[in-house]
Amino acid sequence: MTNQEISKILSQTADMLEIKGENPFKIRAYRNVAKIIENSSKDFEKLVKDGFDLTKIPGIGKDLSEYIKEIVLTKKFSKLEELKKEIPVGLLEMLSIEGLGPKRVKQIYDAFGVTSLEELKKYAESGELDKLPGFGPKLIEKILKGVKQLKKAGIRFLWADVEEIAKELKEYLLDFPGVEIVEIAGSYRRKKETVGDLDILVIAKDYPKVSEYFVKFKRVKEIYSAGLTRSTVFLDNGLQVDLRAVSKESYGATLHYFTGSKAHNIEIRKLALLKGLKVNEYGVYRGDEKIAGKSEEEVYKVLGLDYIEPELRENRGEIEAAINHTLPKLIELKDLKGDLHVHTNASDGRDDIENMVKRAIELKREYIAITDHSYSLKVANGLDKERLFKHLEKIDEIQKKYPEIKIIKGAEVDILEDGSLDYDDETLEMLDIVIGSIHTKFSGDQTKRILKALEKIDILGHPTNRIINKRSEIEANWEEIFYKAKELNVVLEINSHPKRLDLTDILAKKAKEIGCKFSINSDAHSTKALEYLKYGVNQARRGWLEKKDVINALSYKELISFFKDSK
Ligand code: DGT
Ligand code: CA
Ligand code: CA
Ligand code: ZN
Repeated sequence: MTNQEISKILSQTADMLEIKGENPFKIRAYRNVAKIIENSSKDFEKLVKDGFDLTKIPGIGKDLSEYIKEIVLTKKFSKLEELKKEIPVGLLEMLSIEGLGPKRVKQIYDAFGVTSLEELKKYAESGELDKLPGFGPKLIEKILKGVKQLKKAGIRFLWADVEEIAKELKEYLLDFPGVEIVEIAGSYRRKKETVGDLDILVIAKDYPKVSEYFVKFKRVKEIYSAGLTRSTVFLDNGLQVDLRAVSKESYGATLHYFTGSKAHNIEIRKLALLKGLKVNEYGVYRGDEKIAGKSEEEVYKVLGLDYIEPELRENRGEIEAAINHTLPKLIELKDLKGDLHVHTNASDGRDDIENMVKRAIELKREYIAITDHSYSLKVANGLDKERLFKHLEKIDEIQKKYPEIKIIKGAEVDILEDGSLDYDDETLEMLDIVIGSIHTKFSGDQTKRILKALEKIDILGHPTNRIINKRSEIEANWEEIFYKAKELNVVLEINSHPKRLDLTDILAKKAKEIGCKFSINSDAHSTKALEYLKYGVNQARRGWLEKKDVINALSYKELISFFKDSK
């Protein structure tokens, strides 16, 4: 760790303390030490590792010397991580706007309660911001420019939020005469949980005409450029869309290039070079001779690789697996036979048991687990023992009415701060399936908390608790948790809610390698959300999961014996 890195962590912490309105002396101490370290000719990492007493350096007190040690030894600063969880992301984003330091961000927040770039823009445009002391027209202009740049660079859209518009755009383009193929490449095709922009490829007779038509799409708000082979627009929701003309002869190579990821592409090129070949967005070449490019399959084939699904193209071992013919056969939506995590209006869902069940039948599901919240989750109207009892009786009644589906009686039981569960053992006994999830208190030793809970649950719900663009993953030793889950036969959830998608792709892959099983659940709070399973499948595929890894790809009979064997 360089002095600069250490210093940056400390001054970031100071910024956040300032936004929070903490003691100015404390904040100044952080800033001073950040400056001392940045300007020092000594290597602080080395000082710490040599056991040098940092308080001997003028300006560094006892607390800060401990903090520096923590930063150097763990490459992290727990205080900063905590602050990041407390302070709205929007405020942190504002800090990166030129002209807005912590003082001004705090001023804006205190005066208007602004927590997002969108709101900041509104207040700047309406003239409200001018009223704050020190906010002149020059600064306002800077802020507006900064918001625009940040939105272009920073904001990533949930995959699920662009799905509709992506489909619409594709159909719109296909409607134009002479357009043969439209394909959306990039992170969208890789089904990444968030996308920065859409990269659309089009094969058409007369590209300039298509481009003219493209920029007239009803949701285009700003035309950034419209060239002979490439056009870029911004839609009314701020999403950037790039359109590119592609020739039929090089379609496969171009699609491969623009699907990415960049890291995958770079590895592919390295591999090609080793084989004396060259890959670019037009094809694969041996010397001047083009030997592939029409289809992606062809591109992979001449490189000696099995076809790699877009979801795997992240340079996480897929190329090696393609060489060795050990790529996974990825799970598909049609493999799923049921859903094991669903809420009703008995707790915080919108629809009643019967409607959820009816919708599940329409969706051709073989089984559904009704898993409402447990008692202590008051905000979610969690069920106490008495209400739970009546609720389970109700489920029995509805089961009689709908024999075509199997209803599993469950609950999403809150994992309390000490790792114990929110229902006593006797209550748990009444349930066929117990999902354990954390919903509050994200600091403290999460590893210990989860390890303890694993003893009593069937499924660990939304394991990391992240909310995309809002809340980061809890910190825990996942490897240890996965080993224990495997040992105890506790299934890990892939939560399909588009804002959760948790486990993440990377952790799912790791857990699979350890030998864990998964359940892809909707966590639906309405009949509509029962369809979220498709997003969970996307994420599961990015985590290399196959049908055999996923327990709700089992038939009802197999599922029951799975849980019986694991008890
Ligand atoms: P995004 O839009 O941030 O969600 O992520 P992508 O993957 O869609 O990235 P984007 O839109 O910047 O570019 C689309 C694809 O184009 C990317 O996945 C790979 C390819 N690409 C872009 N820049 C480079 C580059 O510098 N080198 C290579 N090898 N490929 C690139
Ligand atoms: Ca993109
Ligand atoms: Ca792009
Ligand atoms: Zn839930």
